[in-house]
Amino acid sequence: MNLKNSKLLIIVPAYNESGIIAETLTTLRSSLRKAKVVADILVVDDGSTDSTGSIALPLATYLLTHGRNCGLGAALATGIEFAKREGYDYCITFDSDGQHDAGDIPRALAKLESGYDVVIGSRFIGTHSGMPKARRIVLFIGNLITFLFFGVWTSDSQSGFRGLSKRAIQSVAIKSNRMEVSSEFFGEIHRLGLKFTEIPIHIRYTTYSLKKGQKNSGSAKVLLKLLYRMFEST
Ligand SMILES: Nc1nc2c(ncn2[C@@H]2O[C@H](COP(=O)(O)OP(=O)(O)O)[C@@H](O)[C@H]2O)c(=O)[nH]1
Ligand SMILES: [Mg+2]
Repeated sequence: MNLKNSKLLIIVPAYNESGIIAETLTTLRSSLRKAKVVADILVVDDGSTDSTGSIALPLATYLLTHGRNCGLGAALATGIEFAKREGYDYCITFDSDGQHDAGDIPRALAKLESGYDVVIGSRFIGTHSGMPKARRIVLFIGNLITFLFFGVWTSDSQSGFRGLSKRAIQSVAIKSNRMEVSSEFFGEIHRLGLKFTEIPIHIRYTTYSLKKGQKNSGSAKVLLKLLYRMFEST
């Protein structure tokens, strides 16, 4: 893929992922190499209490570490701040738990190169085999609330796979520290008038990620927090 002389950063937030982070990073590197995509990889170790950081250190280009667990939102904010400061042209946010497929990155880049500011990797365009039904319902409610609260319709408001253009990197301001961050991105798209699109992505539901990832109860908490903020701000 011809990225001309553009600088690309892959931001990988990680919290207690010592069991999988090595595999995630080596697979990510080898798929980028195969697709001829040149990128720096930034791991944001969000105060892990296991060996996530020391495992990631030799495999990542950069490692930034939070002194304590600050939450996914804070980890992404740290990554985007880094991309902004270092003048990256594009960034991709990519989960560390092995659920994302690096094979989807070139298509996200193609959209960014064609002028989009934000590309969301959606698990709901095309086939979404493997996602438990209860989770699909909770995520759909998340999309509705995101639309009501932030004014942008998306098929996957809670996706962790995103592409950002330089304009987005330079202007997006993330305030939610925890999981509400995913919806907050849509508020920023609306506020800043960013050009937004979605691409289908492939997601892996492994026993590891299902056990460790967000439970429906956690998602319900995120939805309640968003609703609370909606009423607070009216
Ligand atoms: N759960 C959680 N994940 C975090 C945190 N900070 C960074 N992450 C990373 O954020 C990504 C998404 O988290 P995950 O729980 O898998 O969310 P899900 O994929 O939506 O179920 C993973 O790569 C985590 O390692 C945090 O404080 N809590
Ligand atoms: Mg996950």
